[in-house]
Amino acid sequence: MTAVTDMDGINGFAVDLGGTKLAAARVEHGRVVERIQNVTEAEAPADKQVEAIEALLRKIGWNHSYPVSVAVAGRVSDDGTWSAVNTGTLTSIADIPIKALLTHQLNTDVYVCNDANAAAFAEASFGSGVGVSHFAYITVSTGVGGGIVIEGKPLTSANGLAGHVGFVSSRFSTAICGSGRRSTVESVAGGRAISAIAQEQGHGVATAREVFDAAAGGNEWAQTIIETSAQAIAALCSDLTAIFGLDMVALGGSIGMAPGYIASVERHLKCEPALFRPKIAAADFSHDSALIGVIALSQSSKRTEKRHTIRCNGVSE
Ligand code: ADP
Ligand code: BMX
Repeated sequence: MTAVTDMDGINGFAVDLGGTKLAAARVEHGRVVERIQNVTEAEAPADKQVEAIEALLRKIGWNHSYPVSVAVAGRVSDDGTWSAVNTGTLTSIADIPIKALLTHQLNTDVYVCNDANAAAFAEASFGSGVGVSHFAYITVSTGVGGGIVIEGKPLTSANGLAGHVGFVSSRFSTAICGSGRRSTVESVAGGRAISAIAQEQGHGVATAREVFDAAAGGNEWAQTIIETSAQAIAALCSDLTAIFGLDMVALGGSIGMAPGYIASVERHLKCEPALFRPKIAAADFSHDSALIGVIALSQSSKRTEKRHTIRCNGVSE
């Protein structure tokens, strides 16, 4: 995997399947020029997810003569298998051969990777992280996901788990997480957690968005839940800084980018010693980071493959 420097070359069709929303876009020169969005059918099996992806792509003029780059919530291993890490978010996604299924259904070249890893790569290469040597992106959305990019190189692992920062322990949680771990960041800070905590406390809300609306309306219970989410994310930023020597963390996702949220994270970060306080930024590409990043990663991986083939054939680069 190599760094991409030229945004001009980022062209094509991309899909971003999160725990709440499914988006498809046409990207030209690194910019989303057409975008369409639907709700994610979180309990649907893989064949239905593939159908939903194809239906959205066709609505924006895709046909099988174009390759497709797909970013999904969940881990994608090197062999193209897709599994939810939080099994409460995408309930039917375990060991799905997603690359093979999509390639067969769409009859074209398909690249698949994790949504937050893709967003991290876009932000590091062309957005908030340009010029930053040790960079992380965290999405606070349905869950809490992430990606680490060191000197332009994304941190990856064969099992697709690298960058799943939402599953580290948090002293702010006592809950059991859908990953099977206890007391994770995601189980106190993500959208599903925020709505679950509000419901447990007996407040009549269904979504995290409604908790934000209640907080904006002056409800203290809602403000406390959001404040605790931001506090857990601030601690996560410091923990990641201790491990990776981060200079900056960019925040994305509908919760990460909600009004006042970054300011709250920064406020809690002030309680940490200066050494553990990375700069905090908002994702430059907002809701489009994963869509842009997955095309960039797909192109990088093709270049790496090509170089490998040339080397294996004994021809010098
Ligand atoms: P996904 O997880 O599919 O990538 P989002 O980034 O939109 O999607 O995150 C979805 C979560 O964000 C849900 O929990 C939803 O209730 C919450 N949310 C959506 N819009 C807002 C908003 N304007 N303010 C705060 N929370 C929001
Ligand atoms: C969870 C995990 C990650 C994902 C992150 C953000 C699942 C289904 N999801 O930590 O793979 O990157 O959420 O995803 O295991 P989103 O749905 O919040 O955008």
